[in-house]
Amino acid sequence: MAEYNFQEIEKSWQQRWQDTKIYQTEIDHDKPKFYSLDMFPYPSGAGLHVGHPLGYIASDIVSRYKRMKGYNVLHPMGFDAFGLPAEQYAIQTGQHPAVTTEQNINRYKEQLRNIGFSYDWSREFATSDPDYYKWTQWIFKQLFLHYYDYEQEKARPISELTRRFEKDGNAGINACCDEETPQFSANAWKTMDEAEREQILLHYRLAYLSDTTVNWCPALGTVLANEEVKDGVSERGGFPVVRKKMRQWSLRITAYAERLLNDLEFIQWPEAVKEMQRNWIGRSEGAELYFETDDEFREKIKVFTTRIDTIFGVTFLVLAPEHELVEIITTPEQEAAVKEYVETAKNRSERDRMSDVKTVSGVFTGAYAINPFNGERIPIWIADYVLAGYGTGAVMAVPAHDTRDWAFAKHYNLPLRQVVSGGAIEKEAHPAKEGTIINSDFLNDLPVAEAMRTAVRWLERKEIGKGRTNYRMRDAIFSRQRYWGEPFPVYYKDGIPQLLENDELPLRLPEVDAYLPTESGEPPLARARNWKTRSGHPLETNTMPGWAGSSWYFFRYMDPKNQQEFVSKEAQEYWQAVDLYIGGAEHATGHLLYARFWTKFLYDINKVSVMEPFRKMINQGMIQGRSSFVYRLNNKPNTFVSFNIKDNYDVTPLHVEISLVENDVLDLEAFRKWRPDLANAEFILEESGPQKGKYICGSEVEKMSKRWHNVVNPDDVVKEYGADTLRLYEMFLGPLEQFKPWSTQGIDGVYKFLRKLWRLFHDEAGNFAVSDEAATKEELKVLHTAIKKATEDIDRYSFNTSVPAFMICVNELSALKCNKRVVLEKLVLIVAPYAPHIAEELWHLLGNQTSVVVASYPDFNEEFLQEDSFEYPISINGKMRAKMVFAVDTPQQDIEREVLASEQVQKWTEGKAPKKIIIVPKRIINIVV
Ligand code: ANZ
Repeated sequence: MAEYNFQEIEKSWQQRWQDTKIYQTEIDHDKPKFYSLDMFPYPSGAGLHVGHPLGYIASDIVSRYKRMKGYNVLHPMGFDAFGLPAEQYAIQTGQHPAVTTEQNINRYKEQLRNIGFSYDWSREFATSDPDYYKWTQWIFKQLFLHYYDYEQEKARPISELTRRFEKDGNAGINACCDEETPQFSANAWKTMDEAEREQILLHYRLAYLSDTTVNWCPALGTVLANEEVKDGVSERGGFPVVRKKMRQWSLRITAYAERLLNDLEFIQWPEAVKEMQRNWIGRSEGAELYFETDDEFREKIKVFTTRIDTIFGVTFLVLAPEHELVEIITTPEQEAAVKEYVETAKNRSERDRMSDVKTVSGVFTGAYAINPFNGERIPIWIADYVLAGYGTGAVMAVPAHDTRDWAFAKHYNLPLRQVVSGGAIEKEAHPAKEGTIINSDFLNDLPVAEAMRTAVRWLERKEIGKGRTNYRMRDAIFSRQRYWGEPFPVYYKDGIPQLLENDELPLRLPEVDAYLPTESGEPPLARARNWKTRSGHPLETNTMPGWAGSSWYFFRYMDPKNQQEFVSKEAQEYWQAVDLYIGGAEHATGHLLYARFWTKFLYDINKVSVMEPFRKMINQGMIQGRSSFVYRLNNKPNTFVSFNIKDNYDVTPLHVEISLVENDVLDLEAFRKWRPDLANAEFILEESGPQKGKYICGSEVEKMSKRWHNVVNPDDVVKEYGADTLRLYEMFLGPLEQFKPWSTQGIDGVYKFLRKLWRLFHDEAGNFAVSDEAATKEELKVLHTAIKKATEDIDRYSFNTSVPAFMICVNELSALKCNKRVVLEKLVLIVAPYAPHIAEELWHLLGNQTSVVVASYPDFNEEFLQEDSFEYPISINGKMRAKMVFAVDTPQQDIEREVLASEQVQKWTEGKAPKKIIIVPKRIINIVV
């Protein structure tokens, strides 16, 4: 084979690797393990674009490198296959989502195979496989069967809790439970019937049913998680979302808030993601206390505050519009206004309510409360800046010290009052520094922290409040009113939820006649005839959310075929946790938080031995697309104006499919054929300049998306340049974490590099020709410089910098006409993780019988990197005047003699004997005359 024929090479090696199962991994206690994982993809109908493989290429390079370094590498791939798009497509076409999902998966696998990834495909699964979701259902059961014990700081079986109830009731139990859990004695527990007991237990179970206010999206017919709602509309589709109370399954992730927060310290993740999780968890320390209403009912309003030291500055209370006391305390005069306000506030999402500081609004309830610290009577308002689900849904407003209270007070002309503590007005008081300054009685003169502690002690003594730590994070709503998700392993007996037995799992998705809610608004599963247990009890009709299956998949890869357990003890103890996880940062407060939560739970119940799933994580940046635009005349929509003259017309830009454009020049014929409505398109072309007579498109860098017609398919790149070029090129584009636009400008250079590499091994006539001669010092230096760079780069995940190092190495070896086996063999090995196909081919041409995949990565030898000579700059009276080369082992006197005798130095010293000459070895020579 004369020329570098990537098509042939890549196809044949991909086949060989597959046939020999070279990437198949087994437990091997003689080797250290390395678990390298990509966030598995959702197999969408659009297939992969060139942005998707970016992270996969990086993790593949590391996996290949680690294998060559003697690690037993687990590098699997699978599919996050439940989800909305397949279901939407099913609704439109009647096609079963399982069918589309399978088609899409096959397409993805084909595309991935073309790029030469070293995945162990024998471990592949999709979260929608019944064999897989059987275990998702099993984990759900475990969550239902456990509660969280704050004393032991771990999940414990519900049976333990009921034993304690029987003995002592729940007064002494320090467990994570709902706010509204009633207190009861052992006797009371014993007299409860099953339904009453279950109602109590639901307040404790880690998976529980409750009436919660949810984000309901009528257009999608489902509930959405907070992170699936952006600016009041659904993230997918952009449909309006309203707040609604529904009976839903939730997971008590809040029980794990403290551990999720603290353990961030032990994982090597990008600081930005950790910070997002910290903010999402939102721990704040403060106090809760009761204010009583100033009427004959003495209703107690519980508020949560982080600044109890400002209690003397409170000038009003504010309740969330949804607060249960609103209806009760509102006076008849204010009833109409309050009702109207509650109606409008209801439909604003929490996010909007929190972030929107501009539109201050609220209504006075007509009621008053008493400040327990000073007996003052203060008005009670409602406003939507107070969130129902945070803290207690009620705040004590201190407008002189809190920005939002301040804005509210200014708007409604409520009094401001600054408190004194620490002997002075606090520095962090609201910048406006307005309001009368008042004395804080027994808190006066205390530093802030001390004032808080004193106030809390006072509250506790009076039994009207206590210290409290609050988390912004909520329990995770786990029900979705969808078809294409995991069915719950739950049925109802007299309305009480019951679990299916393990041998009834997987509970498979039923066949339905349409993937839509029923007429009465029940989820699609309610359409299934006989969606009941064998004994005739109705099954749960909700399904689990998309993140259920992705919260534990990394364990399943360790032992994917296990029919007895979700993972065996042996597999799990060997593989432990993911050593390197690569994927998008957009999952910071979704998948990455839920996966940590499930891992901690599985750890608590002794099913896994790690507390964190992903030790090290890197978030790859997005590869953006370069969109092209044509400019449509507004008054003649059939006519398009070229870029440089468009400003003379009234135009609207229109995205055009980028394959119709080359170097910004539009292919007019192809454009007319692109869409039927463009068949008769007319053009106003460039009138002057080098592009005269052409149609020039505008361009912009934006997200790569079908919608913007700027998608580049990796298959096309592979066809034109080969997978090795694609792999190298994607790395070459820039640091992995960076966002960067796709451009093919440099791809030729990378392709040329591979051809040049190929030619190093071949003579002029194209015959394979390497020599067995020993390498020269120079050749070794070139080689070991590259080995050193490649090794260090991979160890710090800097892939883009290795590519030019390979290029330099090949250029220099070409210049040296080096075709020596001892050099080229090692060069092949360091290129192998990046460009495995060409490396494998050359490796075999060199006569090796085994695969480059399992060859040893070469060590670099620092000795070869030493310079044998040095070019000294020579400074004469402080000015650089000359340069001279000396072998590094030249004695100082010899250097001195030669320097002074040299013509160039003589010219500046004018033959005079120097006053001083200083030689700093391998640095500089200084002469003073
Ligand atoms: C009085 C006060 C004075 C407050 C002051 C702050 C500053 P973080 O840190 O986020 O936990 N708050 C309490 N519950 C709320 C709710 N449901 N919706 C909106 N705001 C609420 O914030 C806690 C503070 O946010 C609490 O402390 C309360 O206002 C307000 F100089 O009480 B603060």
